[in-house]
Amino acid sequence: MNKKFIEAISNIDEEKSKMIYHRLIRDGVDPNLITNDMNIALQKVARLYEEGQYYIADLIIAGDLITSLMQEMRRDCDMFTFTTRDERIVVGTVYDDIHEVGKNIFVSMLRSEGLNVIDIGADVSTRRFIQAVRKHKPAILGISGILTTVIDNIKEVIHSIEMEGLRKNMKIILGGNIADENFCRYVKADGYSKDAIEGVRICIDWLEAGN
Ligand code: B12
Repeated sequence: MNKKFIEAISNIDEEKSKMIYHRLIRDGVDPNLITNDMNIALQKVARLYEEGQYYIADLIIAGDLITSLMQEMRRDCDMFTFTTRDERIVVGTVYDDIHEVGKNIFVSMLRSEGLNVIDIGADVSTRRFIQAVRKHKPAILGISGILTTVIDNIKEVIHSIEMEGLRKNMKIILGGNIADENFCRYVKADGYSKDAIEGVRICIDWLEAGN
């Protein structure tokens, strides 16, 4: 854990965050550790927001800062572009929900395991989910949802995928703040996790079991 890096991000100090990030990359620090620090920093930002010390604008800037650090990390680290498995995983945040930092962390962690991920972004409509599944024929579809108001949107996406006959040979994993056992059963997903690391482990288990 790099406290200075976490502090720079949670203080939303872009210049310092980037400077420390480049030093970490130069020193060969494991990108998963860097990603984990970004996760911790964002939790701190979220806490400051909930305590009334940060405003929505601060959240947006912090979210953009982390997204841009992750984009740089993808360019800097071969391990994020080197895939070791053929199966594809499509990941997106459901429509009416623009939260994407957690989803981006999950995507980066999957890629760092050599998995072949197609990130279809945030606020993704049912139609776009269907198009992506039809086009990429993924072994796994990951759906992220943070707002409690999008539970029925996720249910609709999964139901529509099933109606289109695209559910066969594909597992669906839910993630984000709202993912839990009841929600998973309600929307008829195969699994869920509130934690990117556990989510990656579930995906790898599914792929290794050949599902
Ligand atoms: C940052 C943030 C924002 C940013 C988002 C920036 C961005 N580009 O993503 C901005 C400012 C845009 C925003 C907007 C809004 N937000 Co907001 N936001 C947050 C905040 C502070 C942090 C969310 C976050 O990024 N967490 C950090 C990440 C790392 O955690 P995570 O998303 O859970 O992801 C982890 C896991 O869930 C997992 N994961 C994520 N996706 C997936 C997918 C799969 C498949 C798997 C397996 C795992 C996985 O991996 C991650 C790492 O472990 C939370 C408060 C909080 N404490 O969570 C509120 C919060 C989520 N927001 C909230 C609200 C209400 C809103 C707004 C409606 C506010 C408004 N009035 O306009 C809008 C929503 C607009 C919309 N239509 O989506 C509420 C939601 C309440 C609720 N019950 O639904 C919260 C809880 C704040 C609060 N306490 O009121 N928000």
